Amino acid sequence: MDHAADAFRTDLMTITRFVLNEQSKHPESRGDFSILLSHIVLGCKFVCAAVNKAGLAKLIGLAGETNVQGEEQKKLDVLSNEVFVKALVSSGRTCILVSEEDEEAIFVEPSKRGKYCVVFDPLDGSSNIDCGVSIGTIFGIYMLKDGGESRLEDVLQPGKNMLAAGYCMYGSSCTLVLSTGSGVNGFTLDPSLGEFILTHPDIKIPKKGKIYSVNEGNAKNWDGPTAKFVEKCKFPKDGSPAKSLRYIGSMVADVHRTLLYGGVFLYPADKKSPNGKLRVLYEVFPMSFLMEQAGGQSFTGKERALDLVPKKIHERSPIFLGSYDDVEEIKALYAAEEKA
Ligand code: FDP
Repeated sequence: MDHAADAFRTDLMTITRFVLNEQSKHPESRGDFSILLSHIVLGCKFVCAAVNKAGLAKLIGLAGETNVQGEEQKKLDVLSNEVFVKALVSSGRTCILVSEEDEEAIFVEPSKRGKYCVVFDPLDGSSNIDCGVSIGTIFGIYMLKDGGESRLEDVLQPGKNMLAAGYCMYGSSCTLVLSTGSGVNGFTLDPSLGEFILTHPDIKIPKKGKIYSVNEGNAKNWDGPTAKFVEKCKFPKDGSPAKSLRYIGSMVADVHRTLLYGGVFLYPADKKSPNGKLRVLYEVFPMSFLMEQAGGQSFTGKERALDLVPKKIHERSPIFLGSYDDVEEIKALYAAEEKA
C-alpha cells in the first residue's frame, strides 16, 4: 500500500458507503440491515470516545467514582452497555438483545421491534481497562427464525446461522472489522472526519502462522491435546522454527493480531473450567465467523465452533481459532486422543 498517496486520498470508502454498496447487490433489500449497522457503528464511535477519555477522567477522579458535582460516574463497561442497548433499540430493527452485561435477554417492546437479534459484548477485555491496553466490542447478528413472535430460541441458533459478525478494537487506533458473510473487511476511524474508512479490504489470514496465543498460566490444568500442541509450538520436531508467544489477554486484540499476522489463539478447556472461559454467543461465534470468512478455522476441541448449538445465552466453550493449517494440527491431536 502506498501510505503517502493514501494520506491524500480524496475518494474515501466509508463504512456507510461500503454497506450501501453491499445493499445495492440485493435489490429486494429495504435497507433495514444497513440501518442496524449504522446504529452499531454509532455505538462503537461513542465507546471509542469514552475509552479515549477514561484515563484522563480518572486523573481528575471521575471513572467509577463521584465527580466534582457529586454525581456518580458510570464504569466504562456499564456505560458501554447502556450505549449499545439504546443504540440498538432505537434503530427500530432489533427484537432480542443478548449482552454480556445483562443476565437476561432483552426483548424489545413491540412499537420499536424489528427482525434482527443482536448478541454482543459491549466492552470485552475489561481487566485491561484500567491500564489502557486495547479492549473492544464484539457483536453477532441473527435474523428472527420464522418472522413471528420473538422467542429465546431465536438467539440460541448455531453460529453458522449468523448473518454478520464483527468487532471494534479500541487500541492505538479504533478499528472495526466486519463480515456480512462474503469476506472480511477492516475500517479505521479517522478522528478528524468521525468516519470509519476502509483500510483493510478483503482480509485473508495466512494459511500457517508463526505465533501462538494462550494464557500459559493455566498449563498445569490443560488436557493432553492442548498440552501437546503448545509443546509442539515451542519444540517443533519437524525442523520448523519454534513459534513466538503473544498474549494480551484481551480477546479482540489477540484475535485481531491473529487475523492479520496468522497463527492461533486458544482458550482451551482445563480441569478447573471444563468449558473454557469464553462465551459462545458473543465471543466464540462472532470471532469464529470472521476467522472462517478470512480463510481460517475455528474448533472447540470436539467440533467446528460454528456448528455448536447453544442451550443457554451465557454458555461457554473452549476455542481454538486461527490459520487453517495450525487449527488442522490441533484437530489432528484431538482426533488422535479420541481414537486412543
Ligand atoms: P476479561 O476477563 O479481561 O474480560 O472473556 C473476557 C476476557 O477478558 C477475554 O477478552 C480474554 O481473551 C480473556 O478473558 C482473558 O482471560 P485470562 O485472564 O484468563 O487469560
